[in-house]
Amino acid sequence: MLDGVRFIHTGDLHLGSPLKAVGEISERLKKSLIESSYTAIKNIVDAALNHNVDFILMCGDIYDNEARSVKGNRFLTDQMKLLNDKNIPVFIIYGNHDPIGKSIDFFDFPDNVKILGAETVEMCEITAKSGKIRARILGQSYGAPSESRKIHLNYRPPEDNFINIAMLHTGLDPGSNAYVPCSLEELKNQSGIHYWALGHIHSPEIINDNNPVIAYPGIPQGRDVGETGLKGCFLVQAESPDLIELEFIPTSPVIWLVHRLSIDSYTSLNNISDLADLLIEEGRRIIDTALEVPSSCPIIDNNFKPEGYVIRWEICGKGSIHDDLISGRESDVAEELEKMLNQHLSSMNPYLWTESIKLHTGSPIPDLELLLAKDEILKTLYTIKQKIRENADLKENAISTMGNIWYKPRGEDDLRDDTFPVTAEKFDSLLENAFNLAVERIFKEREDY
Ligand SMILES: [Mn+2]
Repeated sequence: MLDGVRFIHTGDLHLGSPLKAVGEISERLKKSLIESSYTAIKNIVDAALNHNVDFILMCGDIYDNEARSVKGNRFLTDQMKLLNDKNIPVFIIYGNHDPIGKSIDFFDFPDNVKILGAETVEMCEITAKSGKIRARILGQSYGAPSESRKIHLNYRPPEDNFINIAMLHTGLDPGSNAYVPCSLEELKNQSGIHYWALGHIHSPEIINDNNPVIAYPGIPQGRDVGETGLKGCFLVQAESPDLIELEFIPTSPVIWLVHRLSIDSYTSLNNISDLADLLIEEGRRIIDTALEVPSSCPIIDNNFKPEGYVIRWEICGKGSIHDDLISGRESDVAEELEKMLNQHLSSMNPYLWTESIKLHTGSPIPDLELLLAKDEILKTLYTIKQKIRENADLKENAISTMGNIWYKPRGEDDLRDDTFPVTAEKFDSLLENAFNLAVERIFKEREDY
């Protein structure tokens, strides 16, 4: 028998989360969307059975609300029974969305489900038939919607050579008092823990790949356009305390996307039909393209095929079609485009449903290189823009001048009222937009004279 253990690490199931509005969808799509969170959990249970895992970890926010969803509770109970039949234990901690509080379950969990309480850190052993310890699991639930204590500092397994796995629901932000304030260094320095099974952040991410492994599996099924891309869980093979490998198992039947398309390089867009053709062709390409794997996660090869995509289009770039047909009629044009795309793509397999189209096109401007060669003012403006773009110090300076507003959130629960999340790509695109706007304005002023 193997010395190590194989397990599935998941979390943030958010059972009972309401369905987000996506327009007038067909019955088939409605069913697919409503069922998607449940299908994702079935996929996790199937994976556990297929890979013959030793146990499953669910790291908080199993339900969307402290008052458990009746449907979600019953569904989870049934899924746990399937695992119980195969003697696969499931360890659960609750998080900020579903603290233990005064909540009671509507249905009885089978005996294989072990819920780790909110009073103190609990420790469980996974043992071989001989009684020998194969691994330990440590964890603590939230008792209330916020947990301001550094509970991870109390995760102290005995000093020996067994594999110790710690379940923790945290934003991994030392400055946050709501979701276990904690730094990466603190987790790395916590003696005797070999795998930090985290929950709370909804994008999959391996934060540290060895000694100890620190990882977020993310939500198994995105719920809105803020949770884009392929979602799943981790299959973890822990051979020994310092030999632990992860693979990403896709589970999300529905994939949310924000797709940006620039009309800059399409010079023959004569009317909205041409634009619709372009988007339909791009939609077909998205359906046919292999799924993008979350960064840093090796993916398991199981021929995963989603049921469909729900997509938000952001159409940008400059062209005469903007002045001739789009400008001033953005919402009307978007509405008809949405209908045309859905007519063509929503019955494909996988389906592609257009949630909305945002038109951010602009007037064409003369060729930039020509302009820069003969216009000193534009040339200066361009030089300044390029300097900020290429010089890390200048960028840093701009960010610090703006202060708190550039704070980067670690999840949707982490949004602050006084901040505006700006990523590196967002910064570059803001800079580019500012430059283009300035060039446009200068041109317009000159035309007016
Ligand atoms: Mn959470």
